[in-house]
Amino acid sequence: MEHPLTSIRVIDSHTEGEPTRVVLDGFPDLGGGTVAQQLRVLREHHDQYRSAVVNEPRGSDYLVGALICPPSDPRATCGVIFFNNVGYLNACGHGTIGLAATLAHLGRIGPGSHVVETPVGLVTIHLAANGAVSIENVPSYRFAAQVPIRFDWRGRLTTVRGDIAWGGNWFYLVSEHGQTLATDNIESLTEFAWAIRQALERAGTRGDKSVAHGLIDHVELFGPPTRPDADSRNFVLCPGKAYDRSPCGTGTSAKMACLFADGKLAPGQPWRQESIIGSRFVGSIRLDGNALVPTLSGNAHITAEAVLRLDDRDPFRYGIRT
Ligand code: PYC
Repeated sequence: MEHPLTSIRVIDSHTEGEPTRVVLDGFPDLGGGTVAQQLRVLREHHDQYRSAVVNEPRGSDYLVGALICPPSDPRATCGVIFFNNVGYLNACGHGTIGLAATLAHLGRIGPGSHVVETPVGLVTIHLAANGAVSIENVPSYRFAAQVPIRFDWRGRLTTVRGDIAWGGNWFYLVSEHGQTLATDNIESLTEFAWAIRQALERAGTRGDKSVAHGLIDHVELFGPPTRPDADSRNFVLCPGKAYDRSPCGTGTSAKMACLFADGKLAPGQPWRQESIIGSRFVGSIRLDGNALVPTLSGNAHITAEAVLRLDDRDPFRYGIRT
C-alpha cells in the first residue's frame, strides 16, 4: 500500500570539520521575493522542514542546513538560507564554502566568481580551477570594544570583557578568559561560553539593533594557536549550544574587523585562524570605501548524497524538537 512520503534531496559536506547539509529540493514553495522574505515564510509557515533536516534522528545539534532558493538580485547565481538545530543563521562562512563545493560537485558552477544572496546581503564565491574555494563575506565591523559582562561561573562571580562585532552574525569575542582551548576541555568551554551568552541576554547587551536585531547569539573565545601556521586558535559556541568544528567564517570575519579596528591587521595581510579541532581558515580584509570586506578560504569535502524520506507514519518525521 502507498503511503504519503515527502522526499528531500540533500548533499552533505564538511568544511574544516563543520558539516553542511545543502537542500536541493523537496521544501515547500516559499513564494519568491528576497531571500530575507523567503526566510520569513520558511520560519513562520514551514519550520518543521528545518527541523526534519537538521534535528535528530536524521541530523544532530552541530549540523548546519543550507536551503538553495531563488535569488531576487539579478547578479546572484542562487540564494541560500542557513539553519540549525534551533533556528536560522543570518549568514554562514563554513556553510558558504560547503555550498560552493556542492555546486561545483553538481557542475552548477565552474571556475570563476559567483554571487550568492543571503538574508543579510550578497556574498561571493571564488572557485579556482583546482577546486579551491574562497568567499567574500558581507561587510563586517566592530560595534563596541571591551564590553564587560558579569556572570556566575561555577559559584564565583566572574567578569570578562569582549568586543561585539558583526561578521554576518553577531559575536561577543573574548581573549582574556582563563580557559584552556583544548579538545579535552570542550564541555567546560561550552558551559563557560553558554554562561556568557545567557549573561549577555540577561543584561540586554546587543549589537546594532538595526542589523539582525543586534542579537548576539555566538560567543567566541580566543587563545594561542597550537599549529605553527596559525595566528590564533578559537572556540566558537553557536546559537543552539553546539560548538563550531571549523574556525567559523562569520566569526573569523568578526575577529578580523576587531583586529583592524585595533590597528593589528592591515588590508591584504593574512589572518590564519585555527579551530578548536585544529583545522584552519585563512582570511584577509579589503576596504571598499568605508566597508571592510573579509575574504576566507578553507577546504570542504563532499561526504554524502542522499534523499531524506519523511513518512507520514513516522511520528518523528519532522525531527525530535526539544
Ligand atoms: O562558519 O560562519 C560560520 C558558522 C556559523 C555557525 C556555524 N558556522
